Amino acid sequence: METIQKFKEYLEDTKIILITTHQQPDADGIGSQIALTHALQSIGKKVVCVNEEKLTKRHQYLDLNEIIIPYNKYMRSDAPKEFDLFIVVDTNTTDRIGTNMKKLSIKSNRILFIDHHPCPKEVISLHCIDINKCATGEIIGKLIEGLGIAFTKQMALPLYSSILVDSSSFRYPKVSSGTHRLVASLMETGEIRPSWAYNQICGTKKISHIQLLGRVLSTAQTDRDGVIAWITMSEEELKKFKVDQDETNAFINHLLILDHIQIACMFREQGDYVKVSFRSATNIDVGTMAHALGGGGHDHSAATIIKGNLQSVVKRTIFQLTVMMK
Ligand SMILES: [Mn+2]
Repeated sequence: METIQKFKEYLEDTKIILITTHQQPDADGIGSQIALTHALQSIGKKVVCVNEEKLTKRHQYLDLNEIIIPYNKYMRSDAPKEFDLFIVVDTNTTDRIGTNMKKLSIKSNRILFIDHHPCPKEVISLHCIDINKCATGEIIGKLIEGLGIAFTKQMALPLYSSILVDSSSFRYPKVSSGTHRLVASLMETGEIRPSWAYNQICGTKKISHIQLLGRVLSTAQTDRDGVIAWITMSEEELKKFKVDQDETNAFINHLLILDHIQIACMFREQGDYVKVSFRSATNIDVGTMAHALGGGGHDHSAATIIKGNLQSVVKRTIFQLTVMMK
């Protein structure tokens, strides 16, 4: 069944809807929640938007009207506690939405995942999942259009930010003409200022961030053929520059401008473990590779966590990637 058709089936006979997303949400999860809330409210649904935790400071610009309520505040409010439909965006398992939210999901008659992460085809057939979309925000945009609802200013920045962040500023292979058409419709609301929107996500760094980036980039190496490139970061360096680990997630993208690059890797020390991130610069599916190494993700962007020290994990992983690429 087509995604929009399926969505309409799920909406049938529903009055009260809850929308949530995964823990430590990014702009894709948050933007999708906010835009979908506005859209469903405009067709007369009672919608509550609840997350396990409150939004981090850096994401608050997306939710100036405080549509997303943290679980604790929600429980103290008089908002409905039972629902006809429980929607989870940007993940396809209730294991990632937080313990309290997971318990809450049991109280709903129906549960629907709207997502773009790879999962078994049975899950795809039951939910609104399209793994060919670069962002959940893109799926939400299509669903809103499919319901015949016009984009409003309130939906524009959240959806634009969803797509901007998950496509890594329109550079991933899943960006399509459809993505750009959707972005054009969002811009026609008059609400989007691209440089401002970009800077809210990527342009808020401190000088220590640039200094750490410089240090980490100076560790860059490639294999003999120059098709695999990697950088490493020790915990000590992270502490020295007082930068949060998740602020360093995008460091890896700098490797993608290398000539001949096929796979970029970043190794970050975390206690007795090393977090390994992968990016594909071609059609090589790093999601499957990460899965083989105990992790998972998209085909162009994936990660895993491996026990061991930085040096040995780098050596082992680069060898394993080389074998998998042959
Ligand atoms: Mn996403």
